[in-house]
Amino acid sequence: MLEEALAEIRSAPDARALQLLRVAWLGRKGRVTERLKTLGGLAPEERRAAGAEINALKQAVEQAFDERERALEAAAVQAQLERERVDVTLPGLRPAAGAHHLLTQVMHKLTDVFRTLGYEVVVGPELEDDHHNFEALNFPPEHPARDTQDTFWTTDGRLLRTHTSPMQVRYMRDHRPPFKVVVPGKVFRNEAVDTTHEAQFHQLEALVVGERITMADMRGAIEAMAVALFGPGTRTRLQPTFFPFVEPGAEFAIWWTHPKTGKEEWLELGGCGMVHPNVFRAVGYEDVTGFAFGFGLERMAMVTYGVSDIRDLYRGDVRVLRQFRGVA
Ligand code: YSA
Repeated sequence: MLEEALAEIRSAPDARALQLLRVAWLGRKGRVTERLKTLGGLAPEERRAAGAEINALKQAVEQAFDERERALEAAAVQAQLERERVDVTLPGLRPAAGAHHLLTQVMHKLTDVFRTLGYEVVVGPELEDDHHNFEALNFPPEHPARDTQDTFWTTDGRLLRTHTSPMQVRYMRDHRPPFKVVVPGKVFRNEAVDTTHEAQFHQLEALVVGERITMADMRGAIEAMAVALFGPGTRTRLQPTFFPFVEPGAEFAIWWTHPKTGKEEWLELGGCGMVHPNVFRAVGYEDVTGFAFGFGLERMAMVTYGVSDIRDLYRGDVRVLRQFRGVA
């Protein structure tokens, strides 16, 4: 009987089969248990020897079950290790990393530059009113300078801001000089779209107010920005121009090589000037001077990345982003 039990136990293929065998051999009605029950019917002189023999059988069967159980467990662990084996020599899976849009890269770069120069970075509303967008900036109603910034009006008489300059007024109302701030943000104009003009674009406004702030300070700030973005030695120019909210006013341009035509030309990046006394008057400032400028971020991204058509920045073509991932 022992041989038969050992043979069955040792060939049990898995834990479940082993459990069934355990019941069949050692369970309440198992073959070893049945054998134990026969002891009661034996004569006392036979019982001792038979009892010892059956107990030895039982112990041997139990031991065989334990051994098989351990062997099956070890085999299962081994199989799992085989299954889950990691080949560390295989090439890794590269995580799909995104990239900031070119405009976001330029905006981060510029705000970083101005932060290191001690400027605060603030933002303002895109939906504005006539007072902040025009009147407080010295554009009286019907003034022809309003024609340079045609906008989109809402039915309740408000407008999508045409530049970030209204934040000059909002900031000055809430703060006392001296201060240095930059305002990045989205602006809107009702105008024909072409390779350098969009109806929605971004500007970075700067405003510095204090005692004895001069045009030389303004030139220095603009130069620091141009060097950070385009590198030292970049040709830049300031040319006199008119904005109602500055006196004197100028426009800032950079000498660039058009990426498609190869033609070298000036590209206007922004307007600037010394804050007009009427603007200071509108916010109740006295005895201070200041400068301000507002630059087009799309134009700066075009120069930085060699993009010939402003519309390429808005086509949503991920190949553009891939091409310039992490360049700035
Ligand atoms: C001027 C003097 C200051 O003291 C402060 C700010 C300014 C700038 C003024 N607020 C302004 O908006 N001037 S601007 O109409 O000449 O625009 C500034 C820059 O925005 C342009 O030089 C150009 O880089 C960009 N821009 C203007 N219209 C655009 C545009 N970019 C893309 N699409 C358009 N439609």
